[in-house]
Amino acid sequence: MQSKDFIELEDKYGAHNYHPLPVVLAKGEGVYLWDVEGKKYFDFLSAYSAVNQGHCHPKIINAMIEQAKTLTLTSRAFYNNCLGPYEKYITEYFGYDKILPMNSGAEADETALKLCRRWAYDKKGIPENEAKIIVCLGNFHGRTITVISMSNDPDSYKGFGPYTPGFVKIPYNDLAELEKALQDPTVAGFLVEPIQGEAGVVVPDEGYLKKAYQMCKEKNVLFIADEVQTGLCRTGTLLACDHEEVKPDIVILGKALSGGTMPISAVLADNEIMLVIKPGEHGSTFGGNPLASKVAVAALEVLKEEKLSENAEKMGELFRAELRNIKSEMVELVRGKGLLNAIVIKPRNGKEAWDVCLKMKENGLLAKPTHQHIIRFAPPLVINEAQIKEAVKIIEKSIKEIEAA
Ligand code: IF1
Repeated sequence: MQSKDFIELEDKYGAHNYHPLPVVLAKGEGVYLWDVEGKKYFDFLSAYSAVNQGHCHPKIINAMIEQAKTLTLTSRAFYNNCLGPYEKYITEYFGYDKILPMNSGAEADETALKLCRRWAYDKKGIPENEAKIIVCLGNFHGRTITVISMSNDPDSYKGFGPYTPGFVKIPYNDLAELEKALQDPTVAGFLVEPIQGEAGVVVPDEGYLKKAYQMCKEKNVLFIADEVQTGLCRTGTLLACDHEEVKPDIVILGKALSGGTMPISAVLADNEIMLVIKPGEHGSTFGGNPLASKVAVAALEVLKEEKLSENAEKMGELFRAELRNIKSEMVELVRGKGLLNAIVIKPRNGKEAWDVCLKMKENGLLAKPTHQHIIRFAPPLVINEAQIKEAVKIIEKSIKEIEAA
Protein backbone atom coordinates (compact mmCIF):
# COMPACT_ATOMS: atom_id res chain seq x y z
CA MET A 1 0.00 0.00 0.00
CA GLN A 2 1.12 3.54 -0.76
CA SER A 3 0.51 6.87 0.95
CA LYS A 4 -2.60 7.59 -1.05
CA ASP A 5 -4.15 4.26 -0.02
CA PHE A 6 -3.69 5.00 3.68
CA ILE A 7 -5.10 8.49 3.22
CA GLU A 8 -8.16 7.02 1.48
CA LEU A 9 -8.71 4.57 4.33
CA GLU A 10 -8.65 7.32 6.96
CA ASP A 11 -10.93 9.43 4.85
CA LYS A 12 -13.43 6.63 4.37
CA TYR A 13 -13.44 5.03 7.82
CA GLY A 14 -12.31 7.73 10.21
CA ALA A 15 -14.23 10.72 11.55
CA HIS A 16 -13.31 13.89 9.72
CA ASN A 17 -12.15 15.80 12.78
CA TYR A 18 -8.69 16.58 11.36
CA HIS A 19 -7.22 17.99 8.20
CA PRO A 20 -3.71 16.48 8.09
CA LEU A 21 -0.88 17.35 5.79
CA PRO A 22 -0.81 14.66 3.08
CA VAL A 23 2.05 12.60 4.46
CA VAL A 24 1.76 9.06 5.82
CA LEU A 25 4.38 8.32 8.44
CA ALA A 26 5.71 4.87 9.17
CA LYS A 27 8.85 5.30 11.25
CA GLY A 28 10.55 7.73 13.62
CA GLU A 29 13.95 8.10 15.22
CA GLY A 30 15.26 11.13 17.11
CA VAL A 31 14.42 14.26 15.12
CA TYR A 32 13.50 12.32 11.98
CA LEU A 33 10.39 10.73 10.52
CA TRP A 34 10.02 8.50 7.44
CA ASP A 35 6.93 8.10 5.29
CA VAL A 36 5.68 4.82 3.84
CA GLU A 37 7.67 5.42 0.65
CA GLY A 38 10.83 5.75 2.73
CA LYS A 39 11.26 9.53 2.35
CA LYS A 40 12.97 11.10 5.36
CA TYR A 41 11.79 14.30 7.09
CA PHE A 42 12.81 16.59 9.90
CA ASP A 43 9.96 16.56 12.42
CA PHE A 44 9.29 20.17 13.39
CA LEU A 45 6.03 19.48 15.20
CA SER A 46 7.14 16.75 17.64
CA ALA A 47 3.54 15.58 17.94
CA TYR A 48 2.67 18.97 19.43
CA SER A 49 5.60 18.74 21.86
CA ALA A 50 4.92 15.19 23.02
CA VAL A 51 8.18 13.81 21.65
CA ASN A 52 10.55 16.29 23.29
CA GLN A 53 12.97 13.40 23.94
CA GLY A 54 12.97 12.42 20.25
CA HIS A 55 11.08 9.64 18.48
CA CYS A 56 11.40 6.14 19.92
CA HIS A 57 13.97 7.13 22.51
CA PRO A 58 15.75 3.83 23.34
CA LYS A 59 15.72 4.34 27.11
CA ILE A 60 11.99 5.13 27.19
CA ILE A 61 11.12 2.33 24.77
CA ASN A 62 13.14 -0.17 26.79
CA ALA A 63 11.43 0.86 30.02
CA MET A 64 8.12 0.42 28.22
CA ILE A 65 8.97 -3.02 26.80
CA GLU A 66 10.33 -4.37 30.09
CA GLN A 67 7.30 -3.22 32.08
CA ALA A 68 4.86 -4.30 29.36
CA LYS A 69 6.18 -7.85 29.71
CA THR A 70 5.63 -7.76 33.48
CA LEU A 71 2.49 -5.83 34.41
CA THR A 72 0.55 -3.10 32.61
CA LEU A 73 -2.65 -2.28 34.48
CA THR A 74 -4.15 -3.17 37.81
CA SER A 75 -6.54 -0.22 38.29
CA ARG A 76 -6.39 1.91 41.42
CA ALA A 77 -8.53 -0.58 43.29
CA PHE A 78 -5.18 -2.09 44.32
CA TYR A 79 -1.68 -0.80 44.94
CA ASN A 80 1.08 -1.56 42.46
CA ASN A 81 4.87 -1.54 42.81
CA CYS A 82 5.53 1.17 40.20
CA LEU A 83 3.19 4.02 41.15
CA GLY A 84 4.68 4.89 44.55
CA PRO A 85 8.26 5.13 43.26
CA TYR A 86 7.02 7.25 40.31
CA GLU A 87 5.08 9.55 42.65
CA LYS A 88 8.14 10.01 44.84
CA TYR A 89 10.35 10.65 41.82
CA ILE A 90 8.13 13.20 40.06
CA THR A 91 7.17 15.17 43.18
CA GLU A 92 10.83 15.53 44.19
CA TYR A 93 11.72 16.38 40.59
CA PHE A 94 9.29 19.32 40.54
CA GLY A 95 9.23 20.19 44.23
CA TYR A 96 5.58 19.51 45.09
CA ASP A 97 4.06 17.39 47.88
CA LYS A 98 1.73 15.38 45.67
CA ILE A 99 0.89 14.19 42.15
CA LEU A 100 -2.48 13.12 40.78
CA PRO A 101 -1.82 10.94 37.72
CA MET A 102 -4.15 11.03 34.70
CA ASN A 103 -3.85 10.23 30.99
CA SER A 104 -4.62 13.04 28.54
CA GLY A 105 -3.90 16.74 28.85
CA ALA A 106 -7.59 17.66 28.79
CA GLU A 107 -8.22 15.25 31.66
CA ALA A 108 -5.42 16.79 33.68
CA ASP A 109 -6.88 20.25 33.03
CA GLU A 110 -10.28 19.00 34.20
CA THR A 111 -8.59 17.57 37.28
CA ALA A 112 -7.01 20.94 38.07
CA LEU A 113 -10.38 22.67 37.67
CA LYS A 114 -12.02 20.21 40.05
CA LEU A 115 -9.23 20.63 42.58
CA CYS A 116 -9.54 24.39 42.38
CA ARG A 117 -13.30 24.36 42.85
CA ARG A 118 -13.18 21.98 45.78
CA TRP A 119 -10.41 24.04 47.37
CA ALA A 120 -12.57 27.12 46.91
CA TYR A 121 -15.39 25.56 48.95
CA ASP A 122 -13.38 23.67 51.57
CA LYS A 123 -10.54 26.12 52.16
CA LYS A 124 -11.37 29.54 50.82
CA GLY A 125 -14.97 29.51 52.00
CA ILE A 126 -16.67 30.45 48.75
CA PRO A 127 -20.38 29.47 48.89
CA GLU A 128 -20.95 26.16 47.08
CA ASN A 129 -21.48 26.32 43.31
CA GLU A 130 -20.33 29.92 43.12
CA ALA A 131 -16.61 29.52 42.48
CA LYS A 132 -15.24 31.19 39.37
CA ILE A 133 -12.02 30.53 37.51
CA ILE A 134 -10.35 33.18 35.38
CA VAL A 135 -9.09 32.02 31.97
CA CYS A 136 -7.46 33.82 29.05
CA LEU A 137 -8.79 34.59 25.59
CA GLY A 138 -6.96 32.54 22.97
CA ASN A 139 -6.45 29.63 25.37
CA PHE A 140 -6.24 25.99 24.37
CA HIS A 141 -6.66 23.38 27.10
CA GLY A 142 -8.20 20.47 25.16
CA ARG A 143 -11.51 19.22 23.83
CA THR A 144 -13.82 18.13 26.64
CA ILE A 145 -17.05 20.03 27.20
CA THR A 146 -15.87 21.88 30.30
CA VAL A 147 -12.56 22.70 28.66
CA ILE A 148 -14.19 24.07 25.49
CA SER A 149 -16.46 26.10 27.76
CA MET A 150 -13.33 28.15 28.53
CA SER A 151 -12.51 28.68 24.85
CA ASN A 152 -13.33 31.67 22.69
CA ASP A 153 -12.42 29.87 19.45
CA PRO A 154 -15.64 28.99 17.61
CA ASP A 155 -13.94 25.94 16.00
CA SER A 156 -13.53 24.55 19.51
CA TYR A 157 -16.88 25.41 21.10
CA LYS A 158 -19.51 26.25 18.46
CA GLY A 159 -22.36 23.77 18.26
CA PHE A 160 -21.32 21.86 21.37
CA GLY A 161 -23.29 23.77 23.98
CA PRO A 162 -24.72 24.09 26.57
CA TYR A 163 -21.47 25.03 28.23
CA THR A 164 -20.10 24.68 31.73
CA PRO A 165 -20.55 27.94 33.66
CA GLY A 166 -18.10 29.46 36.12
CA PHE A 167 -15.41 30.91 33.88
CA VAL A 168 -14.38 34.54 33.48
CA LYS A 169 -12.52 35.23 30.23
CA ILE A 170 -10.00 38.04 30.10
CA PRO A 171 -7.40 39.05 27.49
CA TYR A 172 -4.04 37.27 27.71
CA ASN A 173 -1.00 39.27 28.80
CA ASP A 174 -3.20 41.97 30.31
CA LEU A 175 -2.53 42.63 34.01
CA ALA A 176 -5.04 45.45 34.30
CA GLU A 177 -7.85 43.12 33.21
CA LEU A 178 -6.60 40.47 35.61
CA GLU A 179 -6.62 43.01 38.44
CA LYS A 180 -10.24 43.88 37.65
CA ALA A 181 -11.34 40.25 37.44
CA LEU A 182 -9.61 39.47 40.75
CA GLN A 183 -11.86 41.94 42.60
CA ASP A 184 -14.67 39.37 42.57
CA PRO A 185 -14.45 37.49 45.92
CA THR A 186 -15.87 34.32 44.35
CA VAL A 187 -12.82 33.93 42.10
CA ALA A 188 -10.90 30.80 43.13
CA GLY A 189 -8.29 30.36 40.43
CA PHE A 190 -6.45 31.76 37.43
CA LEU A 191 -5.66 29.18 34.72
CA VAL A 192 -2.98 30.24 32.26
CA GLU A 193 -0.63 28.87 29.61
CA PRO A 194 2.83 30.40 30.18
CA ILE A 195 3.04 30.69 26.39
CA GLN A 196 -0.16 30.27 24.37
CA GLY A 197 0.44 27.41 21.94
CA GLU A 198 -2.65 27.14 19.80
CA ALA A 199 -2.97 30.92 19.66
CA GLY A 200 0.26 30.80 17.63
CA VAL A 201 3.07 30.66 20.18
CA VAL A 202 2.12 33.92 21.86
CA VAL A 203 4.84 34.85 24.35
CA PRO A 204 3.60 37.26 27.06
CA ASP A 205 5.60 40.31 28.15
CA GLU A 206 8.49 39.67 30.49
CA GLY A 207 7.22 39.86 34.05
CA TYR A 208 3.60 39.02 33.19
CA LEU A 209 3.57 35.62 34.88
CA LYS A 210 5.41 36.87 37.94
CA LYS A 211 3.10 39.84 38.45
CA ALA A 212 0.01 37.75 37.73
CA TYR A 213 1.19 35.23 40.35
CA GLN A 214 1.71 37.99 42.96
CA MET A 215 -1.73 39.44 42.23
CA CYS A 216 -3.32 36.02 42.68
CA LYS A 217 -1.50 35.56 46.01
CA GLU A 218 -2.83 38.89 47.28
CA LYS A 219 -6.40 37.72 46.63
CA ASN A 220 -5.93 34.12 47.82
CA VAL A 221 -6.54 32.87 44.27
CA LEU A 222 -4.81 29.74 42.97
CA PHE A 223 -2.33 30.28 40.14
CA ILE A 224 -2.74 27.27 37.84
CA ALA A 225 -0.25 26.75 35.02
CA ASP A 226 -1.13 24.60 32.03
CA GLU A 227 2.37 23.37 31.13
CA VAL A 228 1.07 20.53 28.96
CA GLN A 229 2.80 22.00 25.93
CA THR A 230 5.32 24.44 27.44
CA GLY A 231 6.63 22.17 30.20
CA LEU A 232 9.31 19.47 30.23
CA CYS A 233 12.15 21.59 28.81
CA ARG A 234 10.35 22.74 25.66
CA THR A 235 10.97 26.44 26.24
CA GLY A 236 14.53 26.09 27.60
CA THR A 237 13.63 25.54 31.26
CA LEU A 238 12.03 22.55 32.99
CA LEU A 239 8.78 24.49 33.27
CA ALA A 240 8.10 27.66 31.29
CA CYS A 241 7.13 29.33 34.60
CA ASP A 242 10.76 28.85 35.70
CA HIS A 243 11.76 31.69 33.36
CA GLU A 244 10.11 34.06 35.85
CA GLU A 245 10.79 32.02 38.97
CA VAL A 246 7.10 31.46 39.50
CA LYS A 247 6.04 28.33 41.37
CA PRO A 248 2.41 27.72 40.44
CA ASP A 249 -0.02 26.44 43.04
CA ILE A 250 -1.09 23.77 40.55
CA VAL A 251 0.96 22.52 37.57
CA ILE A 252 -0.60 20.55 34.73
CA LEU A 253 1.67 18.25 32.67
CA GLY A 254 1.04 15.93 29.73
CA LYS A 255 2.44 15.17 26.29
CA ALA A 256 6.22 14.68 26.78
CA LEU A 257 5.69 13.10 30.20
CA SER A 258 5.69 9.86 28.19
CA GLY A 259 8.12 10.99 25.51
CA GLY A 260 5.27 10.43 23.07
CA THR A 261 4.83 6.73 23.73
CA MET A 262 1.41 6.71 25.43
CA PRO A 263 -0.99 9.22 27.01
CA ILE A 264 0.36 10.20 30.42
CA SER A 265 -0.64 13.39 32.23
CA ALA A 266 -0.28 14.66 35.76
CA VAL A 267 -1.37 17.37 38.16
CA LEU A 268 1.07 18.56 40.80
CA ALA A 269 0.19 20.50 43.96
CA ASP A 270 1.01 20.69 47.65
CA ASN A 271 -0.98 18.91 50.37
CA GLU A 272 -3.05 21.97 51.30
CA ILE A 273 -4.64 21.77 47.82
CA MET A 274 -4.29 18.15 46.74
CA LEU A 275 -5.78 16.64 49.87
CA VAL A 276 -9.14 18.38 49.41
CA ILE A 277 -10.05 15.49 47.09
CA LYS A 278 -10.96 12.38 49.07
CA PRO A 279 -11.18 8.69 48.06
CA GLY A 280 -13.82 8.09 45.41
CA GLU A 281 -14.07 11.72 44.35
CA HIS A 282 -11.81 11.61 41.29
CA GLY A 283 -9.78 9.21 39.19
CA SER A 284 -9.52 7.19 36.00
CA THR A 285 -9.05 3.53 35.08
CA PHE A 286 -5.65 4.04 33.50
CA GLY A 287 -4.26 6.90 35.60
CA GLY A 288 -1.08 5.88 37.41
CA ASN A 289 -0.86 2.44 35.83
CA PRO A 290 2.42 0.50 36.21
CA LEU A 291 3.37 0.89 32.54
CA ALA A 292 2.78 4.64 32.58
CA SER A 293 4.65 5.00 35.88
CA LYS A 294 7.79 3.31 34.50
CA VAL A 295 7.60 5.18 31.20
CA ALA A 296 7.17 8.57 32.89
CA VAL A 297 10.19 8.04 35.14
CA ALA A 298 12.32 7.12 32.12
CA ALA A 299 11.00 10.12 30.14
CA LEU A 300 11.82 12.48 33.02
CA GLU A 301 15.27 10.95 33.48
CA VAL A 302 16.08 11.49 29.81
CA LEU A 303 15.27 15.20 30.11
CA LYS A 304 17.89 15.55 32.84
CA GLU A 305 20.50 13.09 31.57
CA GLU A 306 20.59 14.68 28.15
CA LYS A 307 20.35 18.25 29.48
CA LEU A 308 17.44 18.96 27.18
CA SER A 309 16.57 22.30 28.84
CA GLU A 310 20.00 23.66 28.04
CA ASN A 311 19.90 22.28 24.53
CA ALA A 312 16.44 23.71 23.87
CA GLU A 313 17.62 27.10 25.07
CA LYS A 314 20.78 27.08 22.93
CA MET A 315 19.24 25.57 19.81
CA GLY A 316 16.27 27.91 20.13
CA GLU A 317 18.52 30.97 20.11
CA LEU A 318 20.34 29.65 17.06
CA PHE A 319 17.13 28.71 15.28
CA ARG A 320 15.49 32.12 15.72
CA ALA A 321 18.69 33.92 14.71
CA GLU A 322 18.95 31.80 11.55
CA LEU A 323 15.26 32.30 10.72
CA ARG A 324 15.64 36.06 11.10
CA ASN A 325 18.41 35.91 8.47
CA ILE A 326 15.99 34.67 5.85
CA LYS A 327 15.44 37.51 3.43
CA SER A 328 11.83 37.19 2.39
CA GLU A 329 8.83 39.47 2.57
CA MET A 330 6.72 36.45 3.44
CA VAL A 331 8.37 36.15 6.85
CA GLU A 332 6.61 38.82 8.86
CA LEU A 333 7.70 37.82 12.34
CA VAL A 334 9.74 35.18 14.16
CA ARG A 335 8.91 34.53 17.81
CA GLY A 336 9.22 31.94 20.52
CA LYS A 337 11.21 30.67 23.48
CA GLY A 338 13.54 27.69 23.54
CA LEU A 339 12.34 25.30 20.87
CA LEU A 340 8.72 26.46 20.89
CA ASN A 341 8.73 28.88 17.96
CA ALA A 342 6.57 30.25 15.19
CA ILE A 343 6.79 32.42 12.14
CA VAL A 344 4.01 34.66 10.94
CA ILE A 345 3.59 34.34 7.18
CA LYS A 346 2.51 37.27 5.06
CA PRO A 347 0.42 35.76 2.24
CA ARG A 348 1.73 36.37 -1.28
CA ASN A 349 -0.01 35.66 -4.58
CA GLY A 350 -2.73 33.84 -2.64
CA LYS A 351 -0.11 31.54 -1.06
CA GLU A 352 -0.42 31.04 2.68
CA ALA A 353 1.12 29.15 5.59
CA TRP A 354 -0.52 25.91 4.39
CA ASP A 355 1.24 26.21 0.99
CA VAL A 356 4.57 26.81 2.72
CA CYS A 357 3.99 23.68 4.83
CA LEU A 358 3.22 21.62 1.70
CA LYS A 359 6.41 22.90 0.09
CA MET A 360 8.48 22.17 3.21
CA LYS A 361 7.06 18.66 3.19
CA GLU A 362 8.25 18.22 -0.40
CA ASN A 363 11.66 19.47 0.70
CA GLY A 364 11.87 17.18 3.74
CA LEU A 365 10.57 19.05 6.78
CA LEU A 366 7.23 18.63 8.54
CA ALA A 367 5.46 21.47 10.33
CA LYS A 368 1.85 22.50 10.73
CA PRO A 369 0.10 25.84 10.36
CA THR A 370 -1.89 27.15 13.27
CA HIS A 371 -4.55 29.63 12.24
CA GLN A 372 -4.13 30.81 8.70
CA HIS A 373 -0.84 32.65 8.83
CA ILE A 374 1.26 31.07 11.54
CA ILE A 375 3.61 28.10 11.29
CA ARG A 376 4.73 26.46 14.51
CA PHE A 377 8.30 25.12 14.64
CA ALA A 378 8.93 22.77 17.54
CA PRO A 379 11.48 20.02 16.79
CA PRO A 380 12.43 17.34 19.33
CA LEU A 381 14.77 18.83 21.91
CA VAL A 382 17.56 16.40 20.99
CA ILE A 383 18.24 18.36 17.79
CA ASN A 384 21.84 19.52 17.23
CA GLU A 385 23.44 22.54 15.60
CA ALA A 386 24.09 20.96 12.21
CA GLN A 387 20.50 19.72 12.06
CA ILE A 388 19.12 23.16 12.93
CA LYS A 389 21.18 24.70 10.13
CA GLU A 390 20.11 22.09 7.62
CA ALA A 391 16.45 22.52 8.65
CA VAL A 392 16.61 26.28 8.28
CA LYS A 393 18.00 25.80 4.76
CA ILE A 394 14.94 23.72 3.92
CA ILE A 395 12.61 26.33 5.42
CA GLU A 396 14.33 29.12 3.50
CA LYS A 397 14.35 27.22 0.21
CA SER A 398 10.65 26.41 0.61
CA ILE A 399 9.63 29.99 1.34
CA LYS A 400 11.69 31.24 -1.63
CA GLU A 401 10.07 28.67 -3.92
CA ILE A 402 6.59 29.74 -2.79
CA GLU A 403 7.50 33.36 -3.21
CA ALA A 404 8.71 32.78 -6.77
CA ALA A 405 5.66 30.71 -7.71
C1 IF1 B 1 -5.12 18.24 18.95
C2 IF1 B 1 -3.04 23.06 19.50
C3 IF1 B 1 -0.98 22.18 20.35
C4 IF1 B 1 -2.48 21.91 25.05
C5 IF1 B 1 -2.51 22.53 26.30
C6 IF1 B 1 -3.98 20.90 27.14
C7 IF1 B 1 -3.99 20.23 25.93
C8 IF1 B 1 -3.25 20.74 24.87
C9 IF1 B 1 -1.72 23.77 26.52
C10 IF1 B 1 -4.83 19.00 25.77
C11 IF1 B 1 -3.28 20.06 23.59
C12 IF1 B 1 -2.96 19.94 21.30
C13 IF1 B 1 -3.91 18.85 21.03
C14 IF1 B 1 -3.86 18.72 19.54
C15 IF1 B 1 -3.52 20.04 19.01
C16 IF1 B 1 -2.76 20.65 20.13
C17 IF1 B 1 -2.23 21.95 20.02
F1 IF1 B 1 -2.65 23.33 18.29
F2 IF1 B 1 -4.30 22.83 19.48
F3 IF1 B 1 -2.80 24.09 20.30
F4 IF1 B 1 -0.24 21.36 20.93
F5 IF1 B 1 -0.43 23.29 20.04
N1 IF1 B 1 -3.26 22.02 27.30
N2 IF1 B 1 -2.75 20.49 22.55
O1 IF1 B 1 -1.75 22.43 24.03
O2 IF1 B 1 -4.07 17.85 25.74
O3 IF1 B 1 -6.00 16.26 25.80
O4 IF1 B 1 -4.80 16.62 23.66
O5 IF1 B 1 -3.68 15.41 25.55
O6 IF1 B 1 -5.00 17.51 17.98
O7 IF1 B 1 -6.22 18.58 19.43
P1 IF1 B 1 -4.68 16.47 25.16
